[in-house]
Amino acid sequence: MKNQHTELFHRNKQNPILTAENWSYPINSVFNAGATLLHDGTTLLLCRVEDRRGLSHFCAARSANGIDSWQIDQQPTLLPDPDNYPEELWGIEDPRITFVPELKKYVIVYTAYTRDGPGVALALTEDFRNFERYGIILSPEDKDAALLPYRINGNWAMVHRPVSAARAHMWISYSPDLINWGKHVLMMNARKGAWWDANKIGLSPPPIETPFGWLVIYHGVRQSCAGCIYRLGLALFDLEKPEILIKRGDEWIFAPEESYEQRGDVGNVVFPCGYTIDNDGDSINIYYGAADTSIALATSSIKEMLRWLELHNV
Ligand code: M1P
Repeated sequence: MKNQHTELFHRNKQNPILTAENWSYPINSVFNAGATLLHDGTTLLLCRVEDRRGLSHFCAARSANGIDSWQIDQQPTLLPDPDNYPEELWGIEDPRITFVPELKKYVIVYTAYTRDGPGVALALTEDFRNFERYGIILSPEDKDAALLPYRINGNWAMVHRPVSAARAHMWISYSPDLINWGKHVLMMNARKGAWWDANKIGLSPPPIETPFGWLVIYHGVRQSCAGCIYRLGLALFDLEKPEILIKRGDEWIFAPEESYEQRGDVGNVVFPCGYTIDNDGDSINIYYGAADTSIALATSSIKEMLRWLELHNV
């Protein structure tokens, strides 16, 4: 019998759209890319590239249609800089990009792999060629972070995922200057027991602004004796007070089902860090890491995701 559930995400037929073979220098894998549309309509992916030592850096790939004919930087675009930023000792990972109109700059929030685990770091850029690094802004263990595009009541707002004991929940924090972060509030907790998103969740791409609230795609990690499964779910948060959860879906909406998602360096992982939205304001292109090995693309509709949440709110 066919599994009758709503397909919200539609995989591109060319998946995976970027693999290590597309790179002009030797690498191990490419995955978990931040995404944005540049002012001329070009899609830019800031790809997490893992080298053949196991350490990650970022490399930019640009495409006119966001699907193929990628122009990939011939050399790393942003390398870890442990001499000046010691917290980047073991690499930089999982960038999330937010264009901030007030600054007229892209803010990249990423994971710095420190001696004591992952922390949250931030850099600014206008062109993805020159970067202004702020260094680490939240100490380990913390990751899965993204900035909201404008201030809320005078302060910048950032979603992130600290780890405490065996459980990891999504939090939001506020800052007057992008450097000093406080007013930490729990945004959404991991569920317990047998749920698909029990014990460990995290923000996937940056929150999507809609008239009804911030639409959040998040990952839930199911741990079992056979290993982990990374699946995606949906939640909606208040526009003016983003720590207030309005709706949360019950079922996952996307899971590793294709071979390139189930097999790789870390199998059974779908992990989006970025999206672009088409001119209609509704069609969304979600770029996700597949099995920590390649980059794949799925399309969806913001309206359909909101409709699904109405039906699946718990
Ligand atoms: O291997 C799967 C993912 O594991 C980590 O994600 P999280 O800490 O949210 O569980 C990250 O290392 C991520 O890069 C990786 O894709």
